[in-house]
Amino acid sequence: MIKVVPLNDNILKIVINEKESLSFVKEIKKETNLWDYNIKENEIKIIWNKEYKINFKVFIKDHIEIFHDVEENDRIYGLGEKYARLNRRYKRFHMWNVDQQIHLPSGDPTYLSIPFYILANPKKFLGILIDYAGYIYIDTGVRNLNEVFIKIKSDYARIYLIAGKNLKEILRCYSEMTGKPFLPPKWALGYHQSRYSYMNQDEVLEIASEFRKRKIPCDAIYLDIHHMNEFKNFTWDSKRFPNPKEMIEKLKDLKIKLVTIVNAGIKASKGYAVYDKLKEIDGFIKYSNNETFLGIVWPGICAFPDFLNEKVRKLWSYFISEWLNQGIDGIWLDMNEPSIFLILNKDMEKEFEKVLNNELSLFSFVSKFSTNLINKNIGYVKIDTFHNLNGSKIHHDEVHNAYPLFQIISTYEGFIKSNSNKRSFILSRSGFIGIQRYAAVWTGDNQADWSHMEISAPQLLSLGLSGNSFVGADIGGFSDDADPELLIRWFQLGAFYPLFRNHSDINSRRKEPWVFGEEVESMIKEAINLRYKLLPYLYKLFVDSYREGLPIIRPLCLEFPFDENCYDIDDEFMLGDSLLVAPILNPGSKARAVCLPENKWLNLWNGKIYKKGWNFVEADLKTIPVFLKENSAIITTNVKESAEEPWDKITIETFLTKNVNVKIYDDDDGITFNYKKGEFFEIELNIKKEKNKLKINTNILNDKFEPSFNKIEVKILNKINIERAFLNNKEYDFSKHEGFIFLEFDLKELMGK
Ligand code: MIG
Repeated sequence: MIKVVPLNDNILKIVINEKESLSFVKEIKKETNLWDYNIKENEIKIIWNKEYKINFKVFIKDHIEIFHDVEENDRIYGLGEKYARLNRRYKRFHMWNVDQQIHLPSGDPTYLSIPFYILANPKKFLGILIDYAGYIYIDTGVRNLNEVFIKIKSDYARIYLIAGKNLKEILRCYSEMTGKPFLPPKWALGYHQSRYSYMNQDEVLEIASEFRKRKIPCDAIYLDIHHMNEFKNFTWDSKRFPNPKEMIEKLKDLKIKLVTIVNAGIKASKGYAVYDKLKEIDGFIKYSNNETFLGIVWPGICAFPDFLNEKVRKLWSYFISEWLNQGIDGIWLDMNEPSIFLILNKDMEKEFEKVLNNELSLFSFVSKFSTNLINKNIGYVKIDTFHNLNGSKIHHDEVHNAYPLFQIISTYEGFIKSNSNKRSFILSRSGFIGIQRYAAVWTGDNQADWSHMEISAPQLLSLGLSGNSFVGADIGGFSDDADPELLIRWFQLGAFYPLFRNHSDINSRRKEPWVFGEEVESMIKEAINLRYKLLPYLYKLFVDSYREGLPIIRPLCLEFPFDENCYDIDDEFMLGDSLLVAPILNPGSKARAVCLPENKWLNLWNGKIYKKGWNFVEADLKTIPVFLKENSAIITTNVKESAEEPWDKITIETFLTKNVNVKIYDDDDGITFNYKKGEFFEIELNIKKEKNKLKINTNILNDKFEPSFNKIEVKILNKINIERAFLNNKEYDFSKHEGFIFLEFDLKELMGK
């Protein structure tokens, strides 16, 4: 019943009760002799490369129970967006997608489930991936301190062990098995403005022009549920949005993209084409007696598309493509756990009419039937609902967590249908293993509270350690009211989130950058400007992520896996491998302690140099502490109003004591898939300081695309003494200005054009 199969040098599979079933993992098989294992009854002993040892005990009941040992100094990382600190040890987690608004450790399960974690200490890096989309319980050391206990609600299980020499190797393998992150369009790296809801067309255009008037960069505006007619997907409320076409054109003129929300629930009403067409192909989730499962969400009584069904995915992708064809740029998938307020029963229908007629608040309605509330998420309490997977019935219990994955795949196909050479932008609340191939994730309904801002860092870092690199949290907090200081500090932190989006709840005070007056606005603008300045560096990180599966923001342990001092740090993080960000996370704070790993670090604001270890760093309200690693660089450009605009000039800003290697990447306007055909530009620079000489060597790695920038400037941020400079071994002019050394060259000239 228990089988162990080494797949390659990094991966070994444990199969418990082999069964044909849905799998979310691509197996890569290659000869290997690195794994030693031994099975005796229900015990499995595994050794990798004669170094790492791990022992499993397996109990097969009506469900599966697994125990494995954990070493004293092991940390446990990963598990997606869970509301816990980076090190997930000594906790209990439930893998079951739900609509979870408590963004504190007591709020588990969460919207998204990724049953993957990594055991790490400086001498061992071992990932564990459970390939199952139903309910899983993981106890990381409550029941027994030095043991992980896993309960899988199923009679079979497939578990993959991933061993590597460091954390990056594990992530590379994980992404080979589950898919590399997609490369988003360039605009998606810019600033996104959202609100539940911008209530009408005029308001949307007003917000857009407000950004331009105030010269605050912005790339996207979101429409929440009020753009729809009766909250029906793919419809417009004709009073609020009488002329979407005109609105979209005006937004395009302002270089602002439009992202609209799409909910999972489909209003069950005859005459609504989306419902009728899905019904026609028998495309909804059903009870075992073949009746359609109905629940109450915004539109009232809803049915839920069965995305496991290929026909449904095809139809849905058609709805999406038709919707996009109006000129809409991005799709925001909400409530896709899937989530509902209540499961429908007859008593409720009349009362719910009152809600729809504004005679009763939704809150009072839901409270009234709250005994039913526990059923909030389909299947959280067992209900016999089924999906149609290639013609055979599959119970919702077995696939719940993968529901959003299938929805996302189908939504992505809609983008391709609409324009096969245009990159997609999908933002999803729920998710599972593999969604990184198609979608960005945000962490759902957080609150305007310092604790929620603080937990967002470990949440996003852990998403990154679970394969999802394009991630963000609502800046300013979704619900409740932010005060000016919180909003400023959150913008400063959020400028480093891979997804840089401000969003707020209908009942909260507004949270756009200017809502607290000029002084606050200018500090927020500064944070947004910093983001736009860093775009060429950031874009390269997205490319690396797409190529190698690495996250954009990284816990220190990922960059410094052999420095145990930084293993538990999650209130600081790296942006790529060069920048260390240490946000201010407390009201009134004008300084903080910053733990710096090996190397020296240069404070980007004042040029001061810090050593390894704990440092006291000042940061007034205008400043977020950011450090550049010794012998590394960032790539910056001039701030533009949108992220799609060409980088007219590139500056490599470096902290140089010996040797820096840096790569610059550019492709088209960041819109098409031409990069997949090799149409991109990539140049590598080696910048060396040898005594008093500065030596720069360039190497064009790919020139099948002509970049928009022609000038490359190298700027040395630390004080060094340079007397002569050389570009590709020829003496070259350089200048000194305000203590910095500059060397600028012309790309075309360099390439002999
Ligand atoms: O029941 O569409 O997380 O971002 O603004 C709430 C309204 C539904 C939850 C999402 C939030 C969105 C809100 N939605």
